[in-house]
Amino acid sequence: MREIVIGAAQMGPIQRADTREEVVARMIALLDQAHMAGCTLVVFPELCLTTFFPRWYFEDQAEVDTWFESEMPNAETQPLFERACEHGIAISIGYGELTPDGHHFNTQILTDTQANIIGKYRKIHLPGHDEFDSERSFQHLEKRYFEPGDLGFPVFRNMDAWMGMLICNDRRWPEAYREMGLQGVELVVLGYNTPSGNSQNAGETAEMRGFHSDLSVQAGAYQNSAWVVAVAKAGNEDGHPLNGGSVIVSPDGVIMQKAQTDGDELLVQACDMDATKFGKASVFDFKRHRRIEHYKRIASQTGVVYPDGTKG
Ligand code: ING
Repeated sequence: MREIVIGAAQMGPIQRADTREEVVARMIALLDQAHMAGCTLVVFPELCLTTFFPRWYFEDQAEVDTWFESEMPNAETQPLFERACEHGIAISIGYGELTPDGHHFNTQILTDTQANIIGKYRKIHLPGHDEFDSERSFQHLEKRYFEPGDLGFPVFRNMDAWMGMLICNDRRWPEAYREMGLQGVELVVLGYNTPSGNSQNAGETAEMRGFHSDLSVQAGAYQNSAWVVAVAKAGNEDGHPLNGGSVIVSPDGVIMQKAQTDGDELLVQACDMDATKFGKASVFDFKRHRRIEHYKRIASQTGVVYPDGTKG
């Protein structure tokens, strides 16, 4: 048995005026709580150091860059890394990454239990739009502020297990999980910031968004026989509600833990990485069952092409 006690550290709202120091203090409190509960790995949300700034329209790149980190750890986050090392807890955190050569990514990192960064993922599926859209009830400018990730879907060896990361919208795309499933991933950790409403469809309810989030994460877990930990930044940020509903899902696709609030809330689950083995050796024994000679469109075609040749 290769058990890892995993904490899903859901965070409540971060207001535009909140400082990184205030946020890191909340994260350290969750980390201390996780330590008391026996966790050795804690997952934090997407963009967990700041408010979900892609909801705001900025023209001045210097102002955009204030939402990014140019190094990790840095002065503001060093106390978090130090506390994680003291506790012997591996962490995964999401943040806006500004690289030394000026690239902007929506990034998630993973450390070992001594706070050494052993893995990085840059969000590939960027939702939303890149110009101000007056038709929307609120903006979602991820395509404006971030470049698509350039690292693929890597899988890392950590704590005697194969671990990968996704970020938010990635969890809706089965290709993302399968790219890691084909590397033998046993644990996928992901953070998300999901607006409770649809800026283009007032009829879409928060409940439906929660259903779609669970559906996506449960499917990804089951279809790749992997644990999936999906952690929200939740609650009302400057009048803009974000869905909570963080979950820890088993390799059978069963929700083992689910957040009950829209605030800072820790879920804890003992996750046996060996529980992934049976699915990988039976129903999802890829080498025995997959027929890649029939899968050509998935990796060679971006959008819809109808059988009569017209494009969707
Ligand atoms: N947020 C949302 C997400 O994928 C979204 C955007 C919501 C897209 C619902 C489609 C449907 O959860 C981020 N940050 O990707």
